[in-house]
Parts: sequence; C-alpha cells; structure tokens
Amino acid sequence: MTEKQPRVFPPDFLWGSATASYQIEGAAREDGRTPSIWDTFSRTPGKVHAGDTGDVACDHYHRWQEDVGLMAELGLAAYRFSVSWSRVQPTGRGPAVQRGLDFYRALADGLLERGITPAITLYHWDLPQDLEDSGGWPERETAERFAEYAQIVGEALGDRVAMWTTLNEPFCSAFLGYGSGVHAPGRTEPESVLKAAHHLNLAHGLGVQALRAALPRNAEIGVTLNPVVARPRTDAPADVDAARRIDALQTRIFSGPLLHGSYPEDLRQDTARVSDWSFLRAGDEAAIHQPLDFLGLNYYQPSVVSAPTGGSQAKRNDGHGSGTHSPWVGSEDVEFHLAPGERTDMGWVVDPTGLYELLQRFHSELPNLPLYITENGAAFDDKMDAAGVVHDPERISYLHGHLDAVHRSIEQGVDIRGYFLWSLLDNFEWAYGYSKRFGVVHVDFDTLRRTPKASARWYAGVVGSGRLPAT
Ligand code: PNW
Repeated sequence: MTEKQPRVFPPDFLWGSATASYQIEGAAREDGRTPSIWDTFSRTPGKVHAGDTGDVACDHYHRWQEDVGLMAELGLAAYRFSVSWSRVQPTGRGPAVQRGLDFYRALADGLLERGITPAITLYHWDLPQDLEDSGGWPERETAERFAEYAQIVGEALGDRVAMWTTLNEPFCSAFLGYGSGVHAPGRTEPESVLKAAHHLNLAHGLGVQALRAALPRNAEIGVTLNPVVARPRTDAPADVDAARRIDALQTRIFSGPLLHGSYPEDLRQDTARVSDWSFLRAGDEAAIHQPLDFLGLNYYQPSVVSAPTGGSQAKRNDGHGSGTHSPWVGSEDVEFHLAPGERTDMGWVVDPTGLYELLQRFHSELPNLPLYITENGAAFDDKMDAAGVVHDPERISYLHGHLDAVHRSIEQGVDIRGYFLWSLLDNFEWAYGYSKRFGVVHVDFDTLRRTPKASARWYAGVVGSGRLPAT
C-alpha cells in the first residue's frame, strides 16, 4: 500500500505530541491541588493494575522544563496537554488557586519560548472529587461548574494559548466511568451513563460560550472525540444493525448534538428501555450546538461487532479493561470480536484503514470543519538494552502506517491540519497503571529518567523534513 516515493505533508501541517494532566504530572497534593476522581479511584484497592496511582507519575509538575527541552530537541511544533481542574479550582467551585494557574502559564511560556504551540484540553477525565460527591457528570450542575472553570482558565491563559479543546473523549468519561466502571468514578449505572453523556455535551456547549467570551477572537476552539469505527462482522442485517447501534452509542450520541444540533432518533429508541430522556431540556441541544473551529479525532483501532452469536469467543465489554458490566447501555447484547492481524501490547489490532475511514467520514459529514488527529499511537512492551537504547520498531511501523493513512486522506481533499502523537512520555495508562507504555520517550519509573526511544528519533525525522519516508 505504501508507495516508494516519500509522502510530503503540507508545509503548515502541525506536528505535535499529546499528554494528559493526571497521566504525567504527579504532585497530587501540592500547591493546593485536591483529589480528583482519579486520585480516589486509583487509591481504592483493586481498581488499577498493581495499585498504581498518579501520585508521582512522570513528576512532570517538577520536571516540565526538561520535558519541554525534549520536545524542542525532537523539533515538535505543538504540544497538547490538559489542565487539572482540581489544581486550578480545588472544589470545582469558587475562586481559582493562583499557583495552579501559574504552573500552566509557565508551561505555556516555556513552550512558546521554544517555538512550540501550546494546545490546551480543559478536561481529560480528572473531575474534582467534590463535584463527584455532589453527583458528578449525571448531575446537570457539573456542566454549569465546567463553564465557570472554562472561563477561569480562558481568562488566565487566553493571552498565550491559541488552541483550545473543551473535552477529551467524553465517551470514556460517561461510558467507562459510569457504565462499565473500569474508569473513575467506577460507577455501574445504565441510566447515569446517558445523563453523564448529556451533561458532558452540555458542559462543552456552555464551555465554548464561556471561552468565546474570555478568549481573543483569533483563538481556535474545538472538542476531541474518539468515534468508534464499527465494522459489522458479516453483512447480515443483524450484524449491520449491531454496528449501527454501537455507532449511535459511542459516536453519534456526541457528534449528533455537538456537530449537528440534535440527538439521533435511533439512539433515543435504542435506549428507551433504559431512560425516558427527561434530563434533556428544551434549549439544551441549541446550547450544545456551538460553532467550532476544528474537530479533534483520537484513533487507535477499529471494532468488529455482531448480533449475539451464542459463541464464547466474543466479549461483551470493550477492550479497555474487562469489567463485569457492559458500557453499552441498551445494546448490551452486541458482541465485540477480535479482528485478525498484528496487535499492540493493549491487545488492540493495528489497522490504519480505520483511521482513513474515520477521516473520510467526518470530512463528508462536515466538509468545512478542519480536523486534527489529537491522539494516535501504540503501547508496546519496550525494553531498554544494556547500552541504554530502546528499540521499538513496532511503534515506528504503527506510526508509519497511520501517518500514511493521514497523508492519503489529505490527498483525497480531507482538511487535516495536524497530528498529535500519543504520547510524548510513557505514563499512567489509567486502569493499566504503568504496565502499558505509549511514549516515544521511555520513562524509568524508579529514577524518572527520560530516554528517547528509536521512535522518537524517527518521528523527529518526519517532523523535521515534513516527509514520511518511503518503506
Ligand atoms: C485514550 N476505549 O484513552 C485517552 O485519551 C488517553 O488518555 C489514553 O492514554 C489513550 O487513549 C490510550 O489508551 C482511551 O476503551 C481509553 O475505547 C479507552 C478507550 C479508548 C481510548
């Protein structure tokens, strides 16, 4: 599939890497930061692999200058990071903590000094525990509090940060946090999933309005989704319908109201057994449907689904930590199958054609909306050799294949503005703790020493030349 000619990217294509606050910062009790739902969850025995927590993580809070230095060394043009809500507004309500804001200001300035564009995500899953204690995302109030938080951060950093994302993957917050319970806060309540999804959508809409008021006019505002690429196992109508139902639950429950102004009718019907949707108030869909400057897409792998087969091979939960509860509210009978092919250390199949399809899909849905790939990457069980070198040819091959798909999409006329590799550093991989390594930079979690892997050098070559080498 790959051609012999190098693939040349547009000169203004934004090359970056991505991280998230809870996964890298550590300093969980410093400078006024209070617990988020991920502190509570990870400190609860049995929730996270090996009892790992984000208490120290990569200690990025104290080592951010070194990390910015690494990015500069790799020649990255952009860095996507998230703000820890409870570092900035400890109870999720009321006045901001200046030291929390100062940390992100210094980070943004450090990036700008090195010519790296900062891109802020306001919410990457670390809800202040106080807000969860008041009910969390299933409560409407959480969306209102998010808008105030967005205003605070917008006013504090709008003079130096031009690229803003409200939410990262609201699917995971709602469905893994309140449905399967494999993510914080670990609740398993089918109707709460739908309420959480709606209030996350509302939080986005109110947050965009707050940001528009707080930010200079040239700021760009978007949202990051992780749409499912759901492939029916066969073309039997029941399997095709299974794919439709999973697409409604994982993708269109967000893209419907966020990008098109209403919830899909089939989703309402599929979930009618679970909820009467009385949480949806008049005017909500209009509040959610705000003009956006870009859409961020995260992609890792496609899914193969079917109607119930009665077989034992299929799993009813998604791949991210197998809980005993299904996240698929109202479609619990849909089965997920292992696609054939090479796998990453997460057990995720390597299939760049899914990224190509995803980009085509959103381009046809919204031809005028610029797209960014806000996450793409792979975990492999990298080992450092005796000479201190980490060879990770599988990761290079994964990145090569996916960047090739991005380039082919651009050639087809899809408006893709940039690519953020997940992730800069090995980090706290949620329920998997430190057992899964997504970084292009190796982190020794005893010494916290950073060592760029072979993939970091390879990516630096792509970024520096703006070309994907022929293979
Ligand atoms: C994303 N799933 O998580 C997140 O945005 C990152 O924080 C994370 O480290 C990365 O991808 C790798 O996992 C996901 O179950 C978690 O579909 C779960 C799923 C997808 C993405």
